[in-house]
Amino acid sequence: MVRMVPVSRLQNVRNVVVYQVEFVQMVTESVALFNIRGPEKTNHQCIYDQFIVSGGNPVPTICGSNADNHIYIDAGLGQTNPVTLTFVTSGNSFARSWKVRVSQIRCNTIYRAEEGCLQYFTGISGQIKSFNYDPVTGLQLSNQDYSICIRMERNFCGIQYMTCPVDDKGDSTSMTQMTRSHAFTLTGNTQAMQIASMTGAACQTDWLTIPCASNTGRLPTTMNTCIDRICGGTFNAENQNLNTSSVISTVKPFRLIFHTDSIEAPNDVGNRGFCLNYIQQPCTTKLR
Ligand SMILES: [Ca+2]
Repeated sequence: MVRMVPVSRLQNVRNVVVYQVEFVQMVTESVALFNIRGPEKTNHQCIYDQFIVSGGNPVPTICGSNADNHIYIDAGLGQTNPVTLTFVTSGNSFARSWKVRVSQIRCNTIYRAEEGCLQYFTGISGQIKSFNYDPVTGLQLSNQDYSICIRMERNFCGIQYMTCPVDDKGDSTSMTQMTRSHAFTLTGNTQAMQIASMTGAACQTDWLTIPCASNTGRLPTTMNTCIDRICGGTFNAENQNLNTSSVISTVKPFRLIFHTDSIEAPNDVGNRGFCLNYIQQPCTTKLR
């Protein structure tokens, strides 16, 4: 079944260049309102249900559970560029729910996403999750290739990333406490055991790009060089490390790139994607 929602410009609103599309989770109910069937379990491709955006800048197809996540769509400069949001569902054996809030953002606002950013975060701290991330049941989506941007707040010169707490939501009452973190599992067979970090050219299939990233908070075990890609099963800017680390980047603007290819099995199994908390670092601090 295909449900298409054309997104129209509001009458009498000029200079709209970006649509913000939020996948809303209702506060008063514990119902996740972007819950469509997830990817197939071998190569993590969205072959059953799909959420497709057409007409704007290229947006990767997503599926699965994405409550409280969002995307930005570049609407272009013309007055008539149609943007269509499409939910494709396949089969009737899955309880689906979704609720999508679309906001139109004028060109000249400070909360307008920078060009080319599929995701955009403001504020000195926040949480970034890959699509369909869930530490227990999620699967990293294949065929992703997009930029995540964080607005540089005034007087902040760097940004530090760390994985979300082991129980994911920082909820001490959570019943899903786990012995190891799935908050950063991008490549390798991470289903049965923890896989070490991989960096730079070792990341050839799926990776998160953090420009000139290095560990922070403790002395490096190797030369304090910086790297641009992290993958594997542990979040660390040093290659082949089994300890999760906080990672800092001072490259401006603050941007991440998430790339996945179309293949998982047999080498990559059980990867959940990533959940990172970020904190911007003030210019007054010695950052490295
Ligand atoms: Ca892959």
